[in-house]
Amino acid sequence: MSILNTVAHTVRGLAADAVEQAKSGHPGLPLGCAEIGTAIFAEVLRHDPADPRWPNRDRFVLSAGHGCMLLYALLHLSGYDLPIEELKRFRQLGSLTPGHPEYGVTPGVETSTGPLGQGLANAVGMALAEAILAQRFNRPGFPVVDHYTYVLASDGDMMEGVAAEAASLAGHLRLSKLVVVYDANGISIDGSTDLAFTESVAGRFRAYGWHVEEVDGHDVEAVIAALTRARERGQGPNLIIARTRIARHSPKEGKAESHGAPLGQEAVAALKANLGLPHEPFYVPA
Ligand SMILES: Cc1ncc(C[n+]2csc(CCOP(=O)(O)OP(=O)(O)O)c2C)c(N)n1
Repeated sequence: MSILNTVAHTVRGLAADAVEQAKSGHPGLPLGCAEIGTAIFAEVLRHDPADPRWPNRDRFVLSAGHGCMLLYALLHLSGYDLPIEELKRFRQLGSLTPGHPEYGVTPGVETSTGPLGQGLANAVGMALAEAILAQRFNRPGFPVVDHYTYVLASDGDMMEGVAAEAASLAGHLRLSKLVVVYDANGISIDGSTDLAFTESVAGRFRAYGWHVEEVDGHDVEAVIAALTRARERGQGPNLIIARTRIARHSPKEGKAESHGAPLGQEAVAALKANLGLPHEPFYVPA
C-alpha cells in the first residue's frame, strides 16, 4: 500500500473516532472522500501549515461543510496548529474543531458551508478576487498573486440554485484557476439521489463553459492526475466529477444512514479491521 493510501485510511479512522466521541456528526463524507482529500492536501495544494494566512496560498473550500472531520483530519496530518487533542474535542464548545459552518476559527479552514451551495459560490468569489488582484499587481517576472482555489462539493451543493448562479458567472469570466471536485456518491440525506436529482450535472456545467471530466474518486493517483490536468489547462473553470461510495470501507458503505450519524462502535471496529488499522482510538502511524 502506498503512503497516500495509508494517509487516506488514517483520515478515515480519525473521522470515525471523532464523530463517535462527539456522538454526533457526519462520517459518510470523510470516509467517502478520504482519497480526494489526501490528493489535494498531500500533493496538489500549495500551502504553508506554519503560516495559514500566507496571502498567496492556494485556497481550499469545503462546500460540503458537513464533512468537516475530513478537513480537520487533513489539517492535523499536514502539520497545522491543530493538535490531536482538538480532534478529540470535535463539536465541543470552545474547541478548535467546532464543526460547520465555519470561518475564522480553525487554523487552515478558509471557510466551510452550512447552507449547501454556498461554499461553491464563496470559492467563485475567491477565484475572482485572485484574477482581479493578479491583473492589478502582477508585473512581468513578478507574479506576486498566483494561486488556485479548490473546492469539494457534494450532491446537495449541486442541487442548490446559488451554486448554479455562481458557476454560470465563473464560466462566463473564464476563471481558469478554479477547480471543483464533485463528490458524486449518489446518496443524500434521505437515500438515493435518484429520488429527486437525475439531471446531467456534467451537461449543465459544460453548458456554463466549464471543462468537465470524470474520475474514480477512490483512485488517489487518478485524482491527483485529474487535479494536475485541471491546474495546467489554463482555460476556464474545471469540474472533476469523482465517483465515490459514501462511508467507504465501513459496514455502512453506500448507505444514507452514514450521512449524518455516528457509525456505532461495532461498525467502527469493522472499519478499522477492514483497513488494517489498530483499534486504538485516534491512531496516527509514525
Ligand atoms: C441549503 C440547504 N438545504 C438543506 C440542508 C440540510 N442538509 C445538510 S446535508 C444534506 C444532504 C446532503 O447530501 P449530500 O450533499 O449528497 O452529502 P452526502 O450525503 O453525500 O454526505 C442536507 C439536505 C443544508 N445544509 N443546506
